[in-house]
Amino acid sequence: MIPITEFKGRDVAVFGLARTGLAAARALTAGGARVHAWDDNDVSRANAEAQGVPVSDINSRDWRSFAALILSPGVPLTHPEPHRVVTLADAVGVPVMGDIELFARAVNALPPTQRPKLIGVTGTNGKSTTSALIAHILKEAGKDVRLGGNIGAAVLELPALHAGAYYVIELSSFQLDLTSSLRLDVAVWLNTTPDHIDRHGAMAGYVAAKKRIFQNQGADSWAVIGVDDDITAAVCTELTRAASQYVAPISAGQSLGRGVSALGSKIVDSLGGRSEIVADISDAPALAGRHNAQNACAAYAATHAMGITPGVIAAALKTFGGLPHRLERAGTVEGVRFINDSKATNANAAAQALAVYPRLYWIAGGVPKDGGIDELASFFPRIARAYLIGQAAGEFSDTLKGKVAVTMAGHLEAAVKLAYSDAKASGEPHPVVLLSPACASYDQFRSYEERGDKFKQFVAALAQAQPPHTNGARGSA
Ligand code: UMA
Repeated sequence: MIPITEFKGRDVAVFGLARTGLAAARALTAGGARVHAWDDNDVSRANAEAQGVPVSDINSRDWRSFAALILSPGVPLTHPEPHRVVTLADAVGVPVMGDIELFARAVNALPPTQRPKLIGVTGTNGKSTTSALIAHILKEAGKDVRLGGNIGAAVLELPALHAGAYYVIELSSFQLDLTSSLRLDVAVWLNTTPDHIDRHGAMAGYVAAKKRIFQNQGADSWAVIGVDDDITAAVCTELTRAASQYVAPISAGQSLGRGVSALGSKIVDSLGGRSEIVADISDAPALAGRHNAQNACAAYAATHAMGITPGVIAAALKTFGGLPHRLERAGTVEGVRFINDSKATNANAAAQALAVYPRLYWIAGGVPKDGGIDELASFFPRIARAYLIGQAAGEFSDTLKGKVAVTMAGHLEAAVKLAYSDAKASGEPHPVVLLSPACASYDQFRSYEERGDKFKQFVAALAQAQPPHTNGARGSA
């Protein structure tokens, strides 16, 4: 845990008592603050108390007594409208901030010699994989690495700050919106497509939140930024003109005069002006697909900026194991390969997976995002059949009508069984059943993790149900 001493002896409101709020409450208490923790949900409040975080209703307090409101990232800050507690805090000038801000201020308070290295990663898609990949490379290089933020542990749950440590922090737009003091040694912004518009009001709000990843960077720090979409490419141009920090443009596909690019499976470093092939990811098992080529370029640029040599990075790319729920191999049953891509909660993320397989049996659906799956039209010819689940089934079926054969499966378990049966009967050599829902999971599951775990369970059950002579599942990774 990282104790937060800034508010020692003062009253602090903590709102939202899940991963972020509980960690913040503990860190503030450890640093000597008087914490007043609350959540709209009685189950969350009971859980907090069970975990030793006392709750007290902050709605009825005199808000002038609070030194700060620590808000969880999932609580509305501005849209669709500010949460009641934000309005209460604003009314009396109580600063509203997130856990990343507490972390940033604690780091900034350290003398320069004690300051750990901070690497932050954002982007619409790929930020978890890239954060994990950067952490993996740094570990392989022998560094003392902590990985957290929007991935895994809340940032204040990570081990205490000390010089020599490398904190790799995945940053969502929600977290960046609640942060003003973060100063990253390396800030990575991978890509931008519309997402979370409900929370930011409009695309401009989403982009403005993401841009905050570069705030406060000094002349000795690095901005690593994708140039494969118009929005991030424009920000890259802005940063290059402003010349406030070093800028490393990255691209999957474009040869860059100066930057890091993936050309085929080759990673090419032209940051020094001269192009050099520094790695080949053709035999990196967890980095298949163009989107992972972009992630690899970003991880190369970020870790090279931290002084890791190309040889060490190239070797580490090959040993990266990938993340659960992201193009994760869930097993092979009777020659049918199952791929768990439950983390694809929007169409753009699903596109990355659909691009990997030339032919597939596709399980999709859940809570749809704006635009549904319209943008996936170029992949429809690859889809042997779609198995639709959840709220989006009707809408997706309309989009696919006349283009892709559809089965209204309703639920994930039925979808797995039906897709398996069709894939096996197809006689294709190694058919692929892909769960890449292009939807949030909340209509049928608690989270995308639960959805992916259930998928793996259903695949394992299929394997067990095979007659003994067939050998069931193999190759689960
Ligand atoms: N709550 C209220 N009132 C509200 C809204 C929420 O009381 O109006 C309470 C809920 O009852 C609940 C708590 O707030 O008890 C939930 O807070 P939260 O949604 O911020 O959840 P955490 O568990 O703190 O998780 C957050 C991130 N979640 C979101 O941003 C939605 C986690 O990212 C992150 O891992 C965690 O902090 C630790 O840093 C997850 C995520 O889905 C992976 N992120 C989004 C994404 O990647 O697309 C942004």
